Amino acid sequence: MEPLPSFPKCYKKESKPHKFCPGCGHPIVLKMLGQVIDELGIAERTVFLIDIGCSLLAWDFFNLPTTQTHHGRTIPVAVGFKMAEPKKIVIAYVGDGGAYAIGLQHTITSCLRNDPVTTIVVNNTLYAMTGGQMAPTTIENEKTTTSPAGKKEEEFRTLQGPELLTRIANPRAYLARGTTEKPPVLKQYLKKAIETQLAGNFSLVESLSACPLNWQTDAQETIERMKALEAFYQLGEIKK
Ligand SMILES: Cc1ncc(C[n+]2csc(CCOP(=O)(O)OP(=O)(O)O)c2C)c(N)n1
Ligand code: SF4
Repeated sequence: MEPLPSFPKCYKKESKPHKFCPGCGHPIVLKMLGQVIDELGIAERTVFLIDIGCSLLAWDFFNLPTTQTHHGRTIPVAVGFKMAEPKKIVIAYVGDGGAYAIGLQHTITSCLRNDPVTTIVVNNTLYAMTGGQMAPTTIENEKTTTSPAGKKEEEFRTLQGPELLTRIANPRAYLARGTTEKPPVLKQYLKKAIETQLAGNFSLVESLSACPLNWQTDAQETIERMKALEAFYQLGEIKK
C-alpha cells in the first residue's frame, strides 16, 4: 500500500510503527523534516546522524544513510562527514542534553567555525532516555526526577541554544526555535536551515517538544506544559 500523501517519501516504507512513546514530540519533528527533504528533492544527497538519547529511536525512520554517534558527539561527526563529503547534506539530530550539556562545546565551536551542517535540537527540557533527569533547559520550578521540588537555579533562558549562539554566529548562519505545537512553522524553519547549509553556512533549529512519559502528563496536561514552555522560551527566527 502506498503511504498517505502527507507522509514523506523518504520514510522507510517497510518500517514497523515508530518506537517513540504516544504523545512524544520527536515524530512530529521527524515528519516535518522528512517533508522538507522530499520537497527539496535532496534524499539522495542527505546523511542523517543521530545522538544517544531518544533521538536514537529514529535509527530506522528514514530511507537515508543513518549513523548513531556517542552522546553529545553528533555535531563533530556531522562536521567530519561534511569535510570528507562536501556535496552531501548532513543533518545532526540531537536532544537538548546532547546539544547544550555534554555536547555544548561542539555546538559552540561548530557555530564559531560556521561549519556548513544543520543541527536539529529536540528540547523536551530533560534527559528523557535516562529517566527524566534535570537538564540545563529545565525551566524554573519544573519538577524532574532529580529536581522533585522544582528547579531552583537562576534561569538561563537568554543564554540557551539559539540565544547563546547568536552572539558568536557568522552573519550568514541561521538559528531558530519552533515548537511541535506549530508543525508548519517548524517546517519552514527546517527548510531555511537546510537551505542555509546548501549556501555553505551553519544552521541550528531547536524545537520545543513533549515528553509525556517523563513529564508524567496526560494529554491535557501535556498541552498545558507545552504552553508553559512556549511562554518561557522565545519562539521564532532568532537569526536569519
Ligand atoms: C558519554 C555518555 N554520558 C552519559 C550517557 C547517558 N545518557 C544517555 S542519553 C542521556 C541524556 C539524553 O538526553 P537528551 O540529549 O536531552 O535527549 P532525550 O533523551 O531527552 O531526547 C544520557 C545522559 C551516555 N550514553 N554517554
Ligand atoms: S521517553 Fe519522552 S522523549 Fe523519549 S520517546 Fe518517550 S515521550 Fe519521547
